Amino acid sequence: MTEHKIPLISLPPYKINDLSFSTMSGQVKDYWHDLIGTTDAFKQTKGVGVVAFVLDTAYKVTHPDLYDNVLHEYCVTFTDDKVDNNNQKHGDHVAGLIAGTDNNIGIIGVAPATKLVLVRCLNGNGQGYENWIADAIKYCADVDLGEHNNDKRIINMSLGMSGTSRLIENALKYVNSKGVFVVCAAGNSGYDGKRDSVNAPAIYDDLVISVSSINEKDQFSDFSSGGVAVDIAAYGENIYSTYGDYGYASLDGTSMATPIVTGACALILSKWGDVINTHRDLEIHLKNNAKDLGISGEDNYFGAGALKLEGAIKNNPNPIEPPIIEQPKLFKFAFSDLRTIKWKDNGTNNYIKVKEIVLSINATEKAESVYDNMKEKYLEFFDGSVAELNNVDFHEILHLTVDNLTKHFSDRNLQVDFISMKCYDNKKRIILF
Ligand SMILES: [Ca+2]
Ligand SMILES: [Ca+2]
Repeated sequence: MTEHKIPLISLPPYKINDLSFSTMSGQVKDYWHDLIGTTDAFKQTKGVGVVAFVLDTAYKVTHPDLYDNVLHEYCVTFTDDKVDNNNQKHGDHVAGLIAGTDNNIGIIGVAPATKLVLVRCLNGNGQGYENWIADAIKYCADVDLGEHNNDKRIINMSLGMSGTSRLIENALKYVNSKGVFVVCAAGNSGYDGKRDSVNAPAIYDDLVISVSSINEKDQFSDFSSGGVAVDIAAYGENIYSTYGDYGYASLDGTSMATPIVTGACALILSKWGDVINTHRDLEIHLKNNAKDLGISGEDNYFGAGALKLEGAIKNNPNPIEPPIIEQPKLFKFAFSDLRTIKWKDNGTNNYIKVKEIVLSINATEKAESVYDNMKEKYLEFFDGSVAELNNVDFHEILHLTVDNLTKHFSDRNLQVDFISMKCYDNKKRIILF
């Protein structure tokens, strides 16, 4: 190991509220799950196909609420105290927030199907040197993860330093170039609205997602750092997670808000990894789907606002623009034709609400016979929602009115900007077009 052991990196000072979770029976979802929207997100993904690296105090973990989600063989330490004991339990807490196991006990993480690699780069005093951190960062891009080698990778760093570090900045550039994402705590130095207090590495704005802390009322936490580098805010007060070999504790800090964002990014990458390739792609998508807080637009307290999963999981970050047909009254197609249309207002170029969709279907005899043999028939909209098609007569004009569609989209806003026609069989294979 190289010997340029300056400057020192530390855990942001954090507050331990309670070492017991004694009233708990079974698995408890902490309050922030509802506020960021994990219940609906879990119907789409729990984070499979993603590996989260926790650069913190822990590397050997036995906690029953973490054990199954840890890729133990890749967990390493870069500190000089090569001890097994985890006398700082900070890393366990962070890991549990990202991917605490969905079982019958304790807590559940934001992305309970994401795998964890624990990388110890802070020692028993919660401190590390810049070369430990930089080496740990590069390890996350370089390590061969075996059967998980092609999974998306994301790094959580709930740590900070008062100065800057070229070594760490270069390590971040390196992992960015390898497609590894990074989320960092803004720090717990407080913010007066004037003097920027975001710590490194969170200040490396073009390389990492930087997280400030809010409470359950969406108010900025007294302890949270703020500044131009803040990208997003997440819950960082009274946050329960795994602590030590088998315990639980409630902690305060941007250290806790940060892994909640990392877990959310793991869900996003699990769902949309094919179209999110760069740090910038992920940052824009997180921000586009956040809930604005404080003054309108991005600000130094909340960044783009409070972390929200609903839009981030539902909305395609990179929708392919379909061809445009201007104000169609009647849309005719054959099965070999254009399969996606959208309506735009001629004058304003805004999308207009579609009251009625009128389709005139001219099918080939072969298509008609395939269609007749399908067990389930769907019309798929651009956003992925589907309506069933029943009793379509290929020789008739098919009228789908808003009322008709409402039956299938009872809780949806029926502004239909896009419609794409695909027919699926009962195994969801596309058999027409
Ligand atoms: Ca659990
Ligand atoms: Ca704002």
